[in-house]
Amino acid sequence: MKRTTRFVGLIVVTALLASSATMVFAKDLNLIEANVSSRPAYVEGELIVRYAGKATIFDKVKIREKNSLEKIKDLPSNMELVRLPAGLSTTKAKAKLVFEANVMSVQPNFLYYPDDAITNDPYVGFEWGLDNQGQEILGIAGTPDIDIDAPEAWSLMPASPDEVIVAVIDTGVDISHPDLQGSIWMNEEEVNGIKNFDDDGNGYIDDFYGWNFFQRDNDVFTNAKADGHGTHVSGTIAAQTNNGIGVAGVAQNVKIMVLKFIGMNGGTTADAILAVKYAKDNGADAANNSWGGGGYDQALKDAIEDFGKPFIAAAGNEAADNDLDAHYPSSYDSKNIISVASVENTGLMSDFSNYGITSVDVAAPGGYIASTYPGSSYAWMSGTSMATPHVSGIVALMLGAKPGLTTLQVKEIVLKSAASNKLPSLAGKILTGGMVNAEAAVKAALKAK
Ligand SMILES: [Ca+2]
Ligand SMILES: [Ca+2]
Ligand SMILES: [Ca+2]
Ligand SMILES: [Ca+2]
Repeated sequence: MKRTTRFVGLIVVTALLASSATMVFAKDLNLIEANVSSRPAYVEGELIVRYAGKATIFDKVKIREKNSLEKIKDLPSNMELVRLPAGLSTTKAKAKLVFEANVMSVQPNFLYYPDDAITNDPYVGFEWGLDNQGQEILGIAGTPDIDIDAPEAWSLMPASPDEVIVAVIDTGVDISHPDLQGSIWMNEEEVNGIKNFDDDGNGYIDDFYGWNFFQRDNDVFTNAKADGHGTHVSGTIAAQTNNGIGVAGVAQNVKIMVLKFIGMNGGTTADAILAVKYAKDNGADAANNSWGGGGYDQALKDAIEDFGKPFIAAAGNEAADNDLDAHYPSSYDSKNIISVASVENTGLMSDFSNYGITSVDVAAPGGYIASTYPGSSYAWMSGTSMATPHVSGIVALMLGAKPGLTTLQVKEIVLKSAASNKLPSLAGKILTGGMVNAEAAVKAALKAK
């Protein structure tokens, strides 16, 4: 057993990169979008012509013949829908026809589409985990409704939900990413305080957005290579929704506290404990933990239990049974841990996902997840690392809707939402046999006493 801690997503990414698969960067994401969803604004080769009131049938025929137009149908108010000769573009024909004496106006035959976009974030259609309508993801057709029902959950949320702080205990996070910068927790006392001074007396000087336990400073972003993982995880929880760019996070009432303890070669027990303690001391409502490794670590287990808030942890990516070969921290029997396996957009359990009928609680979307990546970009990543933040996002929605929920209530509701959303691929594999559901969770949270 290795003693250092590894992240759970990067293992898959690294392994699959060798066979040139899992990660596709923003450039490619753009290409896919252009292919899939560039919908034309009007019917090419057709125009709607409005004739002058004084125009006779003869005048109209003359105009059509002169311009090689073919009438498709009459429309009210002296208008006609016409077909243009092959090779003449709609724009060119329009420019020409407006000069005809008996033509009042010319306009394209516009196309209208159902308003089915759940938000105005252009990549939201890639986020099958939020709303799966069977759309293809990197060439793989999805199974409709294999998702967490995020739009349905959002429609249940109160107008001004409570702000929820989720500690992302991970690598660093690109806090200047345009889709994330509005979702980063700020330590007000330090932000408005004195430089080089520990204003809030928490033992950390100028800890504006969290802390970098790995490098022992307040700089929570080093570079893309070091901090891509935490940036991707954070976007799934908290990317700005309806801001016209990129992706949508699961929760909108959430701020990310950045607690970096993993470097290029992993992180240590000592730093993980300090990160968990920081989360506790500085008001985090939940913690996302897309990492694992090591052996049975009593010191870490104690810190997690002392934190007491929901501690959402990835089940791991070894395609192994955690009941036989435990994966920490997800395998601890601590009451505040929710351990998460991964599901694909087809409804199958991801082939890399760990499982365990007693030690893995729920599943969540984790195959080909589109989210934020450093440098204002976006990337696909796969792993139980990506499934875990879907659950953290749901927990944030629940606490935003019902701030007084206890940790045990949160866990019970999350597990129930999965138990009532069973998938054949998870039967006999994980405790609940199902995938988490945001709609059911928020509904239950609102009803809880
Ligand atoms: Ca759905
Ligand atoms: Ca401080
Ligand atoms: Ca300060
Ligand atoms: Ca966005």
